[in-house]
Amino acid sequence: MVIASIADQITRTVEGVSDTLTAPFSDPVIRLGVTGLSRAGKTVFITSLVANLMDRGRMPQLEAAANGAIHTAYLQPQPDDTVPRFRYEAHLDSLTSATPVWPGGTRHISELRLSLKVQPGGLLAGITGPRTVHIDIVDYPGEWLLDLGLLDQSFAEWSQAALDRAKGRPGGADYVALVAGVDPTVKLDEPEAQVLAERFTAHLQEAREAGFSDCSPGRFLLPGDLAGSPVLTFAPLPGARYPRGSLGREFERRFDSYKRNIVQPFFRNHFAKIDRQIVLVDVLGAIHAGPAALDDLRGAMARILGAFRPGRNAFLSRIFQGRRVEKILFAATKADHLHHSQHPQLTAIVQALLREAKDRADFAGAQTSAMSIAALRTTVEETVDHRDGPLDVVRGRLLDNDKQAAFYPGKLPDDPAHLLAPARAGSEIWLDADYSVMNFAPAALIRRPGDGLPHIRLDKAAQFLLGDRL
Ligand SMILES: Nc1nc2c(ncn2[C@@H]2O[C@H](COP(=O)(O)OP(=O)(O)O)[C@@H](O)[C@H]2O)c(=O)[nH]1
Ligand SMILES: [Mg+2]
Repeated sequence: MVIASIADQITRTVEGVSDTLTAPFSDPVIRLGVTGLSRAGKTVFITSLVANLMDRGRMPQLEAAANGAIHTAYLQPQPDDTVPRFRYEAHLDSLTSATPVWPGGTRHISELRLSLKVQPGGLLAGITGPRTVHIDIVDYPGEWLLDLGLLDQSFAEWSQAALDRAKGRPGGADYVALVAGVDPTVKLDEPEAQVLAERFTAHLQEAREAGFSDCSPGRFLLPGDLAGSPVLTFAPLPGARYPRGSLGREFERRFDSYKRNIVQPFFRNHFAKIDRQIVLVDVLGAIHAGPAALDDLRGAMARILGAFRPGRNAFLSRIFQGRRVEKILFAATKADHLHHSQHPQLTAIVQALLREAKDRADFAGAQTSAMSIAALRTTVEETVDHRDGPLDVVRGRLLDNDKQAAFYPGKLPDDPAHLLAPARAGSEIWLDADYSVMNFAPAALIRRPGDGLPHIRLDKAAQFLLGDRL
């Protein structure tokens, strides 16, 4: 532990020195982190952001685009050779083909460098020529941020919490019943270990599909090339003291290995370098899944945002070394499912989620904001006659059957507490309304030259995240 911390400091110091030495000669770089739980909309967001920064016709709220300060935008090789490149071209092709489809799921970290040629405004205008600003966009699963909580826990503490949580969740009772018949002090038997890990993972997967957000350890759901490796072959067990060579002792060791070899390197190598962050949240999906899912989302978001308060955690303070994320945007995605007359209510819900996390501690000076966006707008708005009077709906092409449909998801309350309070109190269903979600397919586009992809408030999000540096 001590050795690790000294090593951290040495690398940091060396990096710090080289940063200052090269800074006056190199172009400014903004590292923009894009995160959110799986299916929150990260891939679509990055694809649309990049497309709309290259063709800026739909970005009036991004000042540097509206006033012409951005001359050009182009992709360049990214600085990190060992991180997969974000597959921008492939994702854009799927969204813009004659019969557009949503991009396939991604389950790992990826990166893309977009470089902008910007003409400085204000006092410097006319004195200096255009300068280059690099935006390194880093896409990583929000599930990995939830793993931060594991660092403070022993195997016994984590096991206890995981078993408690499993009891009320899909598939959880099965795992708890299975583990009740297991004696963790017996000698390790690898096939038995694998069965336990598989059954625990199956429970996490079921819970995730039912709309629960916090299904850590994050790599159990998104294993990538670690699938089947010992570092993922453990599961929560009862008890606290296990003899040498026992199942319990080995799971304890693997849990520690997971923290040391997976969680810590991600924070050190990727997270600690981020300057600006957007956290995408599928609020509508969670409301649709019901009060328990919304309450779990609330808890998960508070924990995710906890990672942006380095002072709170000794490990984080050490790797950040006084650096901090400067801006954090908390965005409800897929706002095109709602008529704009309901966007303020959606924004109020994300604001309430953010405020709650902020109330517990501030973000060490980081500027925060909440908004609702659609990275890719798939619907048009309409008002239809309904038996109770006119109804504001959205119309789009359904993913399941390709048919056009008008859709009304339910009326979100003006006061977010009307959703958050029953969720917290443990209600099982929403009392006053049903909230539905439809899956719309991306609309076929007719793009005018100079226009990026249609969106809702993506320009406002870009202005908050990047505007001051362009
Ligand atoms: N209507 C609509 N759906 C979206 C939008 N962004 C994402 N989605 C939906 O959410 C799914 C997951 O998005 P994706 O970007 O792959 O999520 P990721 O797992 O966070 O990368 C997509 O397949 C779409 O069905 C949006 O702006 N509007
Ligand atoms: Mg993705």
